[in-house]
Amino acid sequence: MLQRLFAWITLAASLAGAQPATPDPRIGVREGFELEIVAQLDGRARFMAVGDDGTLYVSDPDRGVVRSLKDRDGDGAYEDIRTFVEDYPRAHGLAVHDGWVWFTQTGAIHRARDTDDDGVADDVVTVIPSGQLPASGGHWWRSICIHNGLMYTSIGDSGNITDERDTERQKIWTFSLQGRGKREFCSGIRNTEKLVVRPGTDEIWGMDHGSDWFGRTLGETRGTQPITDLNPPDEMNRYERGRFYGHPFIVGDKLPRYEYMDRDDIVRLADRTVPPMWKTGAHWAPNAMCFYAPNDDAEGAFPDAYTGDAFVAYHGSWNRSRRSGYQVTRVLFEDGEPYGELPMVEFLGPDDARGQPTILGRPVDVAVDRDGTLLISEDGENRIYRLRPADDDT
Ligand SMILES: [Ca+2]
Ligand SMILES: [Ca+2]
Ligand SMILES: [Ca+2]
Repeated sequence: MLQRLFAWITLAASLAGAQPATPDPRIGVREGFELEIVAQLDGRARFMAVGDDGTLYVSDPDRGVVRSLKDRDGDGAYEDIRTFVEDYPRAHGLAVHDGWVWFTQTGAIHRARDTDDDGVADDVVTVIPSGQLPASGGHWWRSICIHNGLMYTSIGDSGNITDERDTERQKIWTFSLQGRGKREFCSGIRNTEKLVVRPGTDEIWGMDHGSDWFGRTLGETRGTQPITDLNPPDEMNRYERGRFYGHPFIVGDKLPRYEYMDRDDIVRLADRTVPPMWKTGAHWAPNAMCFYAPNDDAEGAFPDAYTGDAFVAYHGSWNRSRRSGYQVTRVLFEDGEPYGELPMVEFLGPDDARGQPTILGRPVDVAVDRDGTLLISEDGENRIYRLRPADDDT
């Protein structure tokens, strides 16, 4: 405990001097890359968006704020951290569009901007007032994605496998940028926390969390659950208007949940389900993905082969007998479709006294910075990490 406190003080002191700090050496980093800590937040580090001027915005739903982080001296570490907006409980999803920072609460969407570069918003407009999106129940976070004059937001299951077809839940909705014209985009979604556009296309992509306790009705229990451990997969989906993505009845590649297998229409539901474009580990909890499309002259850009691929941030499992999935990966794409996945940063360390891998971080979001490096938010220690190609000289 004392050692941990001491490490934190050392880290805080080094960040006060605006130098990128060295992460725990037990964190696994892909060969050819280096990882730095570039911000330590006093509050939760959830979703991120990079502003046109390089300001990084980070949401903290617990305190109801969005913070602005500026790297004034250009060394990659953020020494100027301000409260951009406050008093917005459960502020979560972020998007930068048209000079504004758009942000969600559970039941509302707003946009804000800072016109005098002090890191504090001086203009806030409510786009969707409270009451137009469901505000109660579980999975309270709302994503936001803006593309071609439409605003997209996803609303997950209120629990694990609730039948909510006749409600606003388990769907992605679109609105005009004025917050009007509410329209269902697609359905059968359990918990997609971030939506992104594949660069150069109009395709909307996102990660969906597969359901928990698969097999519990068969006698599976926490701690000894060979079925639940490996089922169902978490999903990378390409969301298209009017289509159905399976939840809560169907998981993975058109496989019914045991609880719904006696429905008369279960085969029809499976037939209608759009299967994932890519399946990942069960219960890895993919909170976010981003596509990699750096500017041509980006100094910190990854090798060319990374362009067009995606990065995924996994928060890590709780519904498995052994911890798994606390990592950031690269999903490889060819002709617009995923075909493989490689680890980039692994936040599980050696086993602890209980025989479980030590948690060294809980990735939440990934975002490409203006220089082509990859920012990773993490809400275990509430840090922002930066992943960059290793310097050949060192
Ligand atoms: Ca700096
Ligand atoms: Ca201001
Ligand atoms: Ca699905």
